[in-house]
Amino acid sequence: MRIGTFIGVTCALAALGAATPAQAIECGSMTGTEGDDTLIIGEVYEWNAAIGAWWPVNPAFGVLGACLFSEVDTSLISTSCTGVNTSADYANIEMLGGDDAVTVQMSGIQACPESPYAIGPWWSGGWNNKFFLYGSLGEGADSFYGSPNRDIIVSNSMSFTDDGEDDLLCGFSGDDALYGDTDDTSDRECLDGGSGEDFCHGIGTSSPEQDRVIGCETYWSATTAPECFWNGWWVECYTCSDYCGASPPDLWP
Ligand SMILES: [Ca+2]
Ligand SMILES: [Ca+2]
Ligand SMILES: [Ca+2]
Ligand SMILES: [Ca+2]
Repeated sequence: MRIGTFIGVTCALAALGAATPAQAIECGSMTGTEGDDTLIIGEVYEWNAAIGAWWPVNPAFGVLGACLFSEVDTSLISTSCTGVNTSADYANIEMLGGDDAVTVQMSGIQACPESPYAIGPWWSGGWNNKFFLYGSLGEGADSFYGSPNRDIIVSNSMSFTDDGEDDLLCGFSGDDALYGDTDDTSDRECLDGGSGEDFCHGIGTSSPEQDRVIGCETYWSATTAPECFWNGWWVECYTCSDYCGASPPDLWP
């Protein structure tokens, strides 16, 4: 076996584990339901009656949380991830079944209904948070709009089984690792690494490849060719970045 081949195989096996970096420590978890969810991730705020304004629950270091909209109710999720955590620490995301959307709050403070809390912008500039997001989107057609930090995200489960749906994974900035699932023949993933040194793996083995990638410095089992559709008399072609946009979208209902 040539050295190059050996390195390639080793990288592929490491990639298939969707492994967290060595000594990574989970500083929090955000879990969806088996139905359709919208998860909006940012810094947790509470109402300060004395000053009549939303105020960070942890003014010194911030607290990572999310507002979860499920089919039955709304809830505030708070984690132990703060500006004290390092780049070896991560918040675990499990969206389970259903067609889920995960986004990151980039500006503004929004009240999380049915809770006394609000979600403010991801604070990577002001609070110097280093932790990353890690997890799986579960079965169903899911959309993930990632953080400014590193995101390691799988379109279905960590076993990469086929969920028969199209998933959209957008890493934006940070060195992201984005993974699809098996069998690309009837469905496809769209993996957009954005800026940074990104790794994308479509997982499937179809030929030609159905999974699309863009902005991924290293990619496997996917194609950079645009996805094209017949639209009347002409063909319209899209890349993953057309779906991701320039930054995570505002998904507040
Ligand atoms: Ca779900
Ligand atoms: Ca999925
Ligand atoms: Ca990212
Ligand atoms: Ca990136």
